[in-house]
Amino acid sequence: MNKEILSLEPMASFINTCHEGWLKGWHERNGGNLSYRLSKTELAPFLPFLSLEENYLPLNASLPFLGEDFFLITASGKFMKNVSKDPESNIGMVQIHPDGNAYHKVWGFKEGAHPSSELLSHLMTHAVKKEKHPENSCALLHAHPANIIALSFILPLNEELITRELWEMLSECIIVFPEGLGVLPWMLPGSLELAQASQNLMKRVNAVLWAHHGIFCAGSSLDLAFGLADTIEKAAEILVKVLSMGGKKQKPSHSQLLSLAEKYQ
Ligand code: 2HA
Ligand code: ZN
Repeated sequence: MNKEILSLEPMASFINTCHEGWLKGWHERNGGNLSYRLSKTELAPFLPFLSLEENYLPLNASLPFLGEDFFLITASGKFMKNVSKDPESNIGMVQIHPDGNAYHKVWGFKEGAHPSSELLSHLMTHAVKKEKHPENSCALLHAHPANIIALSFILPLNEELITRELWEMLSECIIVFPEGLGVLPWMLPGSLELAQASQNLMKRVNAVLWAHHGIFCAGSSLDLAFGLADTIEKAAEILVKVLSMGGKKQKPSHSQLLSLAEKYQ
């Protein structure tokens, strides 16, 4: 295995993002997954390292809009903790069939590993993000941060209510996710139903709470997707503390939040 590929961007940042998420405590065992759609310019230096034989596996969806696109994605059942030690075994690159109904592995996934169990959620959301910004690359992070998950047992599963609670906790929030946080009830992990519901919300927002499970965050870079998850989880941690201390005694007013939104557009 040629190690040179590991130092190319965005590969090096992808591996680092997996490790940072592990250090955050977001990825117990094989929890969570990360994917990244490479732009044409990013892909070029990778081509000499890829094995492009046509060994396609079916996708349980039709995504012709992603035809021929390349994705980095974590492997199913593998641990984020181990990605930086042995990238080829724990992540890989796939290319989508021109028809959009199959994919093949072009790098990594050593010893028969497969892409993440949430492959469909990732690809279906990549399709709507690509539709909005075809020239950009896109990162999607699914993580299991404890505080936002804890809140999904306490707060009503209402998008406006949860968004507002988080906006109040940390002034960054309204700037980082002005579209709000999408909210889904518990759905079977890895299911087509969860993938479709997430795709639908991701047309409008960049982060979705999967109640009693985790969050799913999008960004045009790995840093932006990670930073979004980090901001949401930080606000959630403050809210958990506030609730544990007996609840709010004061908070920013509606007009103060509005002035923040206006100043930062
Ligand atoms: O990768 O987190 O949602 C395991 C999961 C599934
Ligand atoms: Zn999960």
